[in-house]
Amino acid sequence: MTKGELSMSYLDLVRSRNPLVHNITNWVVTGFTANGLLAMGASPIMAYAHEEVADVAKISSAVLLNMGTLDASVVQSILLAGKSANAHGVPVVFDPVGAGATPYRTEAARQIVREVKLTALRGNVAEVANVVGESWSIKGVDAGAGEGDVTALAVRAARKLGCLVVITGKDDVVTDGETTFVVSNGHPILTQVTGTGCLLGSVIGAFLAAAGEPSAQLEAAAEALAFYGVAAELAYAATEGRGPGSFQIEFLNQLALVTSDILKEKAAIAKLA
Ligand code: ATP
Ligand code: TZP
Ligand code: MG
Ligand code: MG
Repeated sequence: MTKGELSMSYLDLVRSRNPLVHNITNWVVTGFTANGLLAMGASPIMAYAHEEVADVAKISSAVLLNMGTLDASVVQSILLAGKSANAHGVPVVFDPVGAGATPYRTEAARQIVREVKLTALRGNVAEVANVVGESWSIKGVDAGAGEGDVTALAVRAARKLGCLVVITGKDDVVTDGETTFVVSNGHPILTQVTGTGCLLGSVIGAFLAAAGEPSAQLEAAAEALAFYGVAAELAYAATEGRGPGSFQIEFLNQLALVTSDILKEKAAIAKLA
């Protein structure tokens, strides 16, 4: 399936509803994440204090939990915010950055998925495999080379966790365990800018907030992936030859400039049979 087979309207809903996205993220990507959310039409808030994270999550439209620079305090912030979001019906996206790289990261990620009900898990293939107890090689926070059926892994993970699972890479896979979309937008230069995976989790959160109904969340997540990839394609085209620094700035511009009409034209989304 390409173009048009999804309703492709969630981007407009994000921009009209301007959802507040509560981010507990890592200190590498905090500014990039806030600017990316603002550019696309959402509102970011970063809040970590144990004394307030439950209250911030409660008033937010989506919560993004990212353990990229974890320590015991961050893990506690994540658990408090995640449980509050669960109690108040706020969608939760979890990015298990580096799961599998160290025993501490792997165990923290597994504790988080045991104690917080996720709406979506978003990671590279190695991270998702390690969260659900499968092995996949990983080098630091980047996906290692590995062999395996990424789509089948995503489906197993979605069924095990009872949530959407998004595995990103050259192609992105999103599934609820029954229906699966593969999104092939994007550009390899995204791998040369740190935080592009992390920001994507927050962007998915904004789309999930716009979707509202659980029945719309899978399509909204697929549209988020296409939107992000199309913004990257256009940013690369506008900065070709100038390198990742120029690309990063233009990518923020394109998150603001891509319209739902452009997205309908350029989205490359396939529904697997
Ligand atoms: P990793 O640490 O393994 O790079 P990540 O958390 O940064 O993982 P990515 O898998 O890099 O997340 O995904 C971030 C964005 O980059 C997604 O939109 C994805 O589609 C895109 N992307 C990653 N690799 C490629 C590629 N080779 N070609 C096109 N797009 C890519
Ligand atoms: N180290 C800890 S978190 C982080 C690094 C480099 C950022 C990872 O960002 P992404 O989006 O996974 O590339
Ligand atoms: Mg990457
Ligand atoms: Mg990442």
